[in-house]
This record gives sequence, structure tokens and C-alpha cells, in this order.
Amino acid sequence: MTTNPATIRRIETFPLEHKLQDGGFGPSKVRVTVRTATLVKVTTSDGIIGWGESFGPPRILAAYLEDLARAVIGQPLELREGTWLNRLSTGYHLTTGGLHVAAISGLDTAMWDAAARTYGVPVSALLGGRLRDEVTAYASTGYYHGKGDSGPLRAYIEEAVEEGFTAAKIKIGSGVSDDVERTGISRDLLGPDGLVMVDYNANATVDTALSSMREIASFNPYWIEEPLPPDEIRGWAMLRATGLPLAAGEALYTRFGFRDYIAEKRIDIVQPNLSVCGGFTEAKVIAQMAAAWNLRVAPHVWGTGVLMAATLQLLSTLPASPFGERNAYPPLLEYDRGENPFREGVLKEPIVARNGRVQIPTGNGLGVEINEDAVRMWALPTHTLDITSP
Ligand code: SMN
Ligand code: MG
Repeated sequence: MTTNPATIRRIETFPLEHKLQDGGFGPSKVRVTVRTATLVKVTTSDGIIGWGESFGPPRILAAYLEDLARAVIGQPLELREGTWLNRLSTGYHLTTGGLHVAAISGLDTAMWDAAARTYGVPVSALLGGRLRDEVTAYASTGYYHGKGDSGPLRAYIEEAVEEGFTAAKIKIGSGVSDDVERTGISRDLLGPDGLVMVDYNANATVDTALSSMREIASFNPYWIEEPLPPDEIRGWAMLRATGLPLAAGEALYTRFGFRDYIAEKRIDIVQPNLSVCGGFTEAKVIAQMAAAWNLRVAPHVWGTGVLMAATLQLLSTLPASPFGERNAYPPLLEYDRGENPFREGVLKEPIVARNGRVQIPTGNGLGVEINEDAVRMWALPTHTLDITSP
């Protein structure tokens, strides 16, 4: 494989918004009323196109993306990793976190997609090679609606079981008794062998998290996601007293943001989100750091079909953990079951879960083709970018 001199000729961004029905839904901490995502399209000097995705408020991301796009336009595609490391180092005042990195994530992912298509291989080949052709998906469901309404949890889980999922993540964090009731319903419907994950979305303090976690322990949760806010460093260590598996990562940025979570073993399951953490450039390092510290990786996914496709490329290359034939935990795909027209709508061929399993696309790049008409239909005309010069 020779290095290709292709350069980045054009960068377009498409900020997507969809107002959710019935006032929306969400985790215990906050209701989500609008689904948003920003898709990034890169066209190279060879006419090759790559797509990526950034997570965050589209109108704010647009400013970051314009700044970044003008910095990389005209550059060789091959510089993608060096570009961002340079940016994170020289631009450290711009933070190595937050929407600055979420913006980098979409551009980076699009550049990896374009690079892989340039070489005529799937992104997984550039990441180190595929270990699997399909993954188990878990239904990300069990949301709350409105204040005081714990949402139709039983119906959510029954629907997931009917669709063939054997694993599901529900939202909790609304008080011990409600947490116990919701986790018990999930365990009851998924059965003794089902994977029950719970997500507090940082809606707890150490004492309330400990109280709730101790009460739900009997349901054998597969992981406890974000029981505390990411910055509550000492608190995470205090939760180790429960012996329950802890998961975090959806709100962590770059290898630097994950480093101490991994090295200090604050968590057991590392959840980088490719549209947040810095794209493939950062996610592959984070996954390798996790493997070096013998931690499991389950990338977080909350976005469009582009993010799901990109995550599948990463998932295809991740080893089961721990390495070995028995008692190995294979990586899982988060399959968001909430109202989300972008999950299927932006792809010409939607990625579907059949009996809780998802086939990993084998085509070049991300392995999917984008329904650009739909993307343009949902895009905010006021913040769409089309950059061809620095
Ligand atoms: C989540 C993330 C983003 C919005 C709503 C809910 C949740 C998850 O933390 O893991 O899906
Ligand atoms: Mg979560």
C-alpha cells in the first residue's frame, strides 16, 4: 500500500435537527426535545468522498468546523493523525475536550472514510484488520418522558425482546425505589441470561449512587453507566466498594481524557464515542490503551447511521476481553431505540439489527452509502458549510 498524495479539496458540513414528538424523552437528568447531529463530507483531489459525524449543538459546532476546515483544506489526506495531534498540542488553549474535539471527530472520521476508499479497503483494514463480521447489539432504551413519568419501561423492554435483543440498557437515577423497580423489570423481561445495563447519566452523588447500586446489585447488572459526573474523580474510586462493573466514556475526549480513567482503573468498560472523542484517530488509541490495562471496550453510540457505521468499523477490530477462548466478553454495539429518523434516514441501506445481531458492512470506507438528499432535507440552511479554500 503506497502513500497516496490525495489532498482535501472540499469540506461540507450538514447540521441536522429533528424536533421530537410529545416533548421528547431522555435520561433521568434531562429531557431531549430535539435530535441533532452534524455530518461532515470530505471530497479529495481524486474526487473520493468520505463522511463523518460530530456530536453537539449544530449551530455552535458550525463555528468550530469552519475554523478546523480552513486549517486542513488542501492538506494531504495522509496527514490526518498528525494534523489533529498538532492541533491538540499547539491549540491546547482551545481545550483538548468539548465541542472543539467533537468537531475534530467529524472531520477525522470523514478523512479516514476517504482514505480507506482511496486505498479500496474498509476502514477496519486501516485500523488493524477485522476480527469479526457481526456483533451483538444491545437495545439502548428505557427512557424517561416528562417529569415524574418513568416512561413505558415495560413496553420498551418487551419491544426490544420481541425484536430479538438479548441485551438492553435502560435509564435510571431517579431514586432508589424507582431504580430498583426499573432494573427489576428489565431483568425479569430479559431473563436470567440477558444482559441488563443501567445508565444513571451522572444523576447521582456518591452516597445516592452507592445506595441505589447496592439495591440493584441483586439483578446482576452487566454494567453501571455514568453513575457520577466525569469530573467527580474521587467519587468513582469510592463506588468500587460495590464490586459492580462501572462504565463511562460518552463525555470524555481524546486519549488524554481517557488516560487516567483507564490507568487508575476507575472504570471496567471504556465507552469512547467516535463523534465525541476525536474520531478514529483517538478512538483507536483509546481502545488500545484499554486493552493494555485489560479493560473492556463498548463504544457509545447516540447519533445517525454514519456514527453507527463508523462504530461498526471500530467494533470489527476490537478483541474480546480478556483475550482467551473462555469467559471472553465480546464488544457490543449500542443500538439506540428512541425516536431518531437519522439512524436509518441518512443511509441508502439502513443498518438493521436482526435477532440482536448486526452485520458489519464489508464495503470500502465506512461500508455505507449516504442518502444525501435526505441529509440536505434535514440540514439547517443557516449553518451548512461548503469550504474549498483556507
Ligand atoms: C444518552 C446519551 C445521550 C442522550 C441521551 C442518553 C445515554 C446513552 O447516556 O448512553 O445512550
Ligand atoms: Mg450513557
